[in-house]
Amino acid sequence: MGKRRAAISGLSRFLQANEEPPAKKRKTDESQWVEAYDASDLVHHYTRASEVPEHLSKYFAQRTRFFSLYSSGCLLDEEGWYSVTPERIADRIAERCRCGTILDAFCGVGGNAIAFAKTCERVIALDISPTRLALARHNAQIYGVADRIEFILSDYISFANSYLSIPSNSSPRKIDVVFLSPPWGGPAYISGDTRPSSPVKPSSEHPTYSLASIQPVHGGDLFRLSRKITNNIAYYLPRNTQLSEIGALLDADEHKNEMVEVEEEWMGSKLKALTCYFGGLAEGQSELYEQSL
Ligand code: MGP
Repeated sequence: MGKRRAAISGLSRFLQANEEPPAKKRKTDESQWVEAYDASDLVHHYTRASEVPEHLSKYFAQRTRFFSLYSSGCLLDEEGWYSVTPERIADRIAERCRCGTILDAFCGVGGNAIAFAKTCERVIALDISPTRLALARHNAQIYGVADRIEFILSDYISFANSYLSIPSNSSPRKIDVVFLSPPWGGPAYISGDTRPSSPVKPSSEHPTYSLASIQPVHGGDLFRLSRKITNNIAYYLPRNTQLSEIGALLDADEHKNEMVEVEEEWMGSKLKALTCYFGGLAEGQSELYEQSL
């Protein structure tokens, strides 16, 4: 018989709780390992290049960049291999997002959530996949931070709509920062528009990526929904995203003086991604941090 996995909290439980659970002391001691959070039976932990399917081999080669503690048993599923944020980039983003409560809207296998647990009082990590959520918690446990993260099985759109529907007089738990690292449409993002319905374009050396290819909804809609929760958004986007589209997220009439800061995430000589900081997260705009929209 398989082992029983400890329950992952659901959306309604989160929404009902007005009080934030007290931040617990970080446990790094190996004796704190919770057997029920061990997800080793869900995916294979590759140790040799010869075991890895060919299409994942370039990601396996970067395993310790993704998780410096990979050899302690970190686990990734297929989507995790190609979309996890490399640890040094995740740590950098987490430093910039330092706050009370952060919502990691698409936590995947946990690379960012683990980093946020080092800089934020409380991390709410959502994912629509029960497997990926279990892998995220397993990985967080390896880093000794699982108890600082609230893992919630939910799709972000439902979560956000439910959160926003709570009447303000019943004081929903305050979320200071929303981090968006949504699916970009798979590894093909680099060849430009990944929407199945989009016409085939002639190949060019630098095809641009459109926010329309973001899943599960247009990247612009995802941003606007998130801004109803907080001003302070960090948005992790493909390196080939059109900058004009990022700028256009801040509608000129509504956000007259607001700026977006776009940070290039380089590893060595390779540009990996862009992180776009909005609201009080952008340099020189701290007055927007607490301002309601
Ligand atoms: P990449 O370009 O697929 O990898 O992703 P790499 O190794 O730079 O490829 P190369 O062939 O150009 O050398 C670069 C980074 O983007 C990854 O490490 C992830 O952090 C991020 N990333 C990639 N994808 C496909 C996604 C995605 O769908 N969603 C999110 N949030 N991040 C992604």
